[in-house]
Amino acid sequence: MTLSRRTWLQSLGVSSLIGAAVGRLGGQTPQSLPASHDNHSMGLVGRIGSGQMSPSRYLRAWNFSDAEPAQRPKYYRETPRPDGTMLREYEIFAVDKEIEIAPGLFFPAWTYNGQVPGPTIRATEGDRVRITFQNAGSHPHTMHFHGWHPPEMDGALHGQEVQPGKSFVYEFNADPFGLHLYHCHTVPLKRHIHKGLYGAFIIDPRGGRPPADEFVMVMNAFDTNFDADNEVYAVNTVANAYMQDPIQVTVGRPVRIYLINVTEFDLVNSLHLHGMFFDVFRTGTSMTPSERTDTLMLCQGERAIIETTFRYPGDFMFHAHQSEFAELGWMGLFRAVKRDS
Ligand SMILES: [Cu+2]
Repeated sequence: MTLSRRTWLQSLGVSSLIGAAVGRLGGQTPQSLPASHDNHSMGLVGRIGSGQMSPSRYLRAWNFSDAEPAQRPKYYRETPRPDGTMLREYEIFAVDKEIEIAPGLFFPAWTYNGQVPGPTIRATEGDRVRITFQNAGSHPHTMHFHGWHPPEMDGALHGQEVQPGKSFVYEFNADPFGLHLYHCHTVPLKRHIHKGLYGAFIIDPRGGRPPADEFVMVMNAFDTNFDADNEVYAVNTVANAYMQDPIQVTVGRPVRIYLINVTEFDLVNSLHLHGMFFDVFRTGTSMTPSERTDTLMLCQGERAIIETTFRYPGDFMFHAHQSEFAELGWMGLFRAVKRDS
């Protein structure tokens, strides 16, 4: 008998993750989700373990800001230069690691620094970025950055694969400002990306952007049975993580989302936000929004910065508007609260 992926997921107890939201809207106290057996009450059962990066921490971490202070200089150092720019140095390594993508469901990932997505790299336009990449994994890998760089720094051309046990230093100027991406560019490309080798690369404009609560969201998915079709969808790897732990925002305070699509095997992915509209800055390369919408579609590798401000307190759902993706894990909540000052 051939199992459909939905049947297969049901056997794992992770199908139709969407329904958990239904009983929780309306400002109820957040609790761990019940293991309900009602026909129309569906959701995650249990929580992922603590042995990996939490999706909540990933949202607001860049340049290893989530590392222990004593550990951070091992992975990230910044040195001011005479012209006012920075030299930013990173230590990135590829390593094979099993990661938990839903409670009890593990995926044999290839990772940058043991996490999926990899660490967010953030510079300001004109900075010098120097990345020492070590391949501690079992396959050849590279780091291919979007943005301006000479071909010898591309990490995609013939002979540029970094073999297991070897290293390479990527160095280039941060240009242009915007929301970019880095990923492995070893063939078969779709497999090396899909296995988890990707991360956000943010370049801020010299004058910065207006103050806002900022979040990095990477739309990704996992082909758990390697049939070139995804079984689990998420933003930031863990299915429905932000249903269990809603993203806290403040009424009246601007929010900025750095949204990236790295989903393989599906041509497009999308984000839809309930109860409000947002401004879109495609690829983040302009300070003027190109559209105002409530649903944004991104092709594989496409990015956009989204800005909005919550008007009302309470829970606001966000999810892929491909309903199938939403039901297989790509759904979360913002929880807006009123605060003084
Ligand atoms: Cu690779």
